[in-house]
Amino acid sequence: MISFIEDKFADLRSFLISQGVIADNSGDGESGEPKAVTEARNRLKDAESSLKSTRSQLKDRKADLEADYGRDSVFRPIKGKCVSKDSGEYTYELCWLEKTKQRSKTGGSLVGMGDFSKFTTVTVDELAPSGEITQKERVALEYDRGQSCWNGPQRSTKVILECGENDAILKIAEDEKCVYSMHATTPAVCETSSNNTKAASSEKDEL
Ligand code: MAN
Repeated sequence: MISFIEDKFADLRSFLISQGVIADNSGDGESGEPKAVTEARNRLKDAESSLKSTRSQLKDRKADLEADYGRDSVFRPIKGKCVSKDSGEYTYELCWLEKTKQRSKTGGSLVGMGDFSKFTTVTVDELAPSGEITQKERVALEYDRGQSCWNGPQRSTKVILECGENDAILKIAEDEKCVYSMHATTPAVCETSSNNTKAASSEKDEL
């Protein structure tokens, strides 16, 4: 008798489900939440996480596009490439538009001499072929917020550039305690001096 009633109920249920009167929750999870709702919730979670990662990519790409890579973006292809040179007790490393570093030749850890912050210009004295001393504007790269100096500032480096066939560090000096300057060559600045000046003033501002 009981099983007869149960069968009838089951038939009635199937009929109501087939007519769309009640929901088919036979596959529902333990929480009692209808399966369709769980699935919809998971789809929402997936969509939210993919939106989050797309937003973060968009932010990175916008920042990259707005970043200053110098006149005509000449530093874009060499960003992150490094050159090094031994000087005194240290080996120095210059990584274009990223970091400058110092390592003691007697071991010890790498010391950060600054993170790239901006292009600038410096005026240098140059001996002209005529024997006259002339002033030239040079593109320079500023690196700051490096490793803190004991009882001193955070290390910083100014890299003064001149046109050369290869990327190379010519010389390094510690002008004041933990304030460094490097002279380096790169084909990236091989232009007329008026163009070089333009590189540092950043075309971004002119657009
Ligand atoms: C290290 C180097 C030097 C610097 C001193 C300061 O030895 O980074 O260039 O002058 O620390 O304590």
